[in-house]
Amino acid sequence: MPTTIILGSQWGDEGKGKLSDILCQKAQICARAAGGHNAGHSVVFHLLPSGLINPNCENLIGSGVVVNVEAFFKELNALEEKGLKHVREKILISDRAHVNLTLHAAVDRAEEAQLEGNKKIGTTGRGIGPSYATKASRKGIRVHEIFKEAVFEKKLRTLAEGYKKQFGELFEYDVEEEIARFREYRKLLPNFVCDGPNFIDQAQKSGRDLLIEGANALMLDIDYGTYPYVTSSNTGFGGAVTGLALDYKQIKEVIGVVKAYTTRVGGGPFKTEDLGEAGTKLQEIGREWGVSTGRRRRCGWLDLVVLKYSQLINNYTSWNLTKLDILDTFPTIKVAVAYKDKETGEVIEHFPADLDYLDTLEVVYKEFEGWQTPITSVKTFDALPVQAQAYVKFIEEFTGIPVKWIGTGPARDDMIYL
Ligand code: 2SA
Ligand code: GDP
Ligand code: MG
Repeated sequence: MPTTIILGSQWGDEGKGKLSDILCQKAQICARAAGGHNAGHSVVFHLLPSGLINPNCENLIGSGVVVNVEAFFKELNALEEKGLKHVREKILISDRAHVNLTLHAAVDRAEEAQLEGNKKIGTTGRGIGPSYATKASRKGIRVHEIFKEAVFEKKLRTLAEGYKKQFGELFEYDVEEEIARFREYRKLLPNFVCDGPNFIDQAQKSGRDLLIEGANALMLDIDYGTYPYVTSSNTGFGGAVTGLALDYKQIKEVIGVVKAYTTRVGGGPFKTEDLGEAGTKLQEIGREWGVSTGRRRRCGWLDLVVLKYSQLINNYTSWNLTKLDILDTFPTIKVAVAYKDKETGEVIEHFPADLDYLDTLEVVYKEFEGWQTPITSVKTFDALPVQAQAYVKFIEEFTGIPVKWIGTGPARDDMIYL
């Protein structure tokens, strides 16, 4: 290592959890930098870092995360039920992280209810946007404030009154119930809270192997994603650095995780979405359902305009191409290589900011011959069918970044390392 960052390069669910699972086996510290319990890496991990499965790994929920305390204990309990011991001694939360409350989920629902039809964001309903909104408007509650009972309760009541005025009946929330719950959490939490930036500073100074686990993905980034159809944190490289106060000089690898096709949950543009047979087939073979909410994911072809843009923002050092096996049965595989302005005929190779303009563009596809044979048992690049090799090489050439890992099946072993 010493510091390795794993980031989603598309709209999430690229399979970051599997790479985290592999890399955290040798990590000494695993940390989450941004997002909240909206991430979904597996049945258990939504908020907690994956490093908890390695008994020797310490874990941190960083300052840039919005922490839902109920989810925190629920996930710890689920890990213990799976037989993992000592997880409670291996997890810390930064004192500077903001608290994600039931209040925020109620605001999330009210805000979505006010949006019409295709203007809905399709959030996970977990109050992630409202948590970052209260943080930015300087009314948020940070983890260290949980322990100042009077301050906590006053701030919470003020927030609740404000939202009640704003949303009226749409805001369904019981402030007393939340206050009562936090009276219990206040007793349970102290051992889990640490000075976040100091923890990371000590870890990096002592040269420990640090794995940063990205949540969500670049195209959902608040600044660089398809705004407003985004989550509310910086999901890219920048968010990892600020969310943990990293010493950037220690960063050795930034791995972009890219699915061999594309999926998206929720609203927003998706140029290569396939609403026909191919999309349905990708959805079914790829088992594309949301891990946190069970929602069906929209599916379509790989979009290299998106990938190149993602690379421009995050500067990955390598790719982990995942779920290549899902393409095993396709006779033809399409890949977007550019967009085209229908009126002027101009070829657009960059990803535009204006979603109305994006909507008018046509997609330019390149077609690849499929390999039509199962690849899950293949363990080396050279043993892959030549058509699959050509597909991987094209991605490398187009983006200028080497593919270092190739996912060929759901199991931990189903991975080719180059
Ligand atoms: P939010 O709840 O405010 O973060 O939602 C805003 C947008 O971000 C998208 N988003 C996600 N997209 C893919 N996967 C996510 N995590 C879960 C998973 C999702 C699930 O791993 O499957 O279970 O549904 C995730 N989290 C947020 C969201 O769809 C909105 O478009
Ligand atoms: P994340 O949010 O990026 O961690 O991704 P998710 O966990 O939400 O979705 C990825 C899903 O794909 C998980 O169920 C993984 O087990 C599965 N998966 C990951 N890599 C591969 C792969 O190479 N092949 C197959 N078939 N499944 C994979
Ligand atoms: Mg996921």
